[in-house]
Amino acid sequence: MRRLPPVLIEDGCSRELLSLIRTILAACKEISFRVGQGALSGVLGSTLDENIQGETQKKLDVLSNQLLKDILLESGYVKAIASEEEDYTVAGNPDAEYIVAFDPLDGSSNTDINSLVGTIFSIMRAPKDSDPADERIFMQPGHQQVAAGYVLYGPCTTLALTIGKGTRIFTLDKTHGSFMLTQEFAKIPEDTKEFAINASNQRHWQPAMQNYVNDLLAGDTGPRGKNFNMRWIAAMVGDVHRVLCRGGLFTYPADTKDPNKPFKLRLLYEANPMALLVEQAGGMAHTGDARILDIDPQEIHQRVSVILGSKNEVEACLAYHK
Ligand code: AFP
Repeated sequence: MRRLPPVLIEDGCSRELLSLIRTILAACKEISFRVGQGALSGVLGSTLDENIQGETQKKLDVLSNQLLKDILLESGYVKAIASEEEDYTVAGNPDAEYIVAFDPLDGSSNTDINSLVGTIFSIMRAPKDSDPADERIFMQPGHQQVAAGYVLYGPCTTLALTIGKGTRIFTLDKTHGSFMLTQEFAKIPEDTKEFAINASNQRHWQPAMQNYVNDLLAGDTGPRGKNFNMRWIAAMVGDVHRVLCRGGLFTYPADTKDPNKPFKLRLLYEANPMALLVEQAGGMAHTGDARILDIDPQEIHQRVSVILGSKNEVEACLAYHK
């Protein structure tokens, strides 16, 4: 079984990018340990604080963010970072080549119930001669990402990673701390009978999504002519991992529940990295209006609707949006 560094070097990954990825993974190993300790390490439950998006921060959100932030900034490999848990971008080494956007702990409401959580990251090149303190350096469409990945803290700790040459899956061997290649190239089946959506929002969806899901639920007696199953982990990282492993459609569509917040998922550190991983595994990632990777970001905490997964099923869903 091969370890992560030689695999990436064979793919033509530069020494600097490899060092940056290994730096992120060093923080993730520490997060994996803390998540695994659960109540024993006193990290479950909420803080009294909210992040800039008005969400109550879990203790593990704060801890994971601090670990990633410290290790990245100390490494010298990043020009700047953007995090779901930071109000603004944070400047790093002005001479570094890369910038990193991350969600330190996706699905953090799952921490208290011993369910799936993960870290999602996106690596881009900093524009030449740019100011590390200028957050506009992050305003790049997702197709410019040089690498994207997530680390899923589940029964085992799994890394899904792409540097634009397919999506590979690694498993953390906790006996010696290395990520080992356990799936050479993930391939999302084009067809599926499984979908993931928070159905409690159904009455707030737009008509296109209402109609699409109604037709899925109608099963073999409806226009789709087959039965669908539904799964919902409440952590995008877990739902996308299932899609990478066995296909499916995952969506968090626009809704009218809160007129000030029509979308849930964040473009820079959720939708973009997941879209690259999914496309590199042969799937599709769309908002309903546009390919996610073609969106020009307007601000770092921008949110978008997301429809991703098995190609033919995403296309079937998009047909309702035309
Ligand atoms: P956090 O990153 O704040 O933990 O949120 C997780 C998430 O954005 C995404 O991973 C889930 O798909 C989604 O929230 C679930 O949210 P709801 O339970 O509100 O539908």
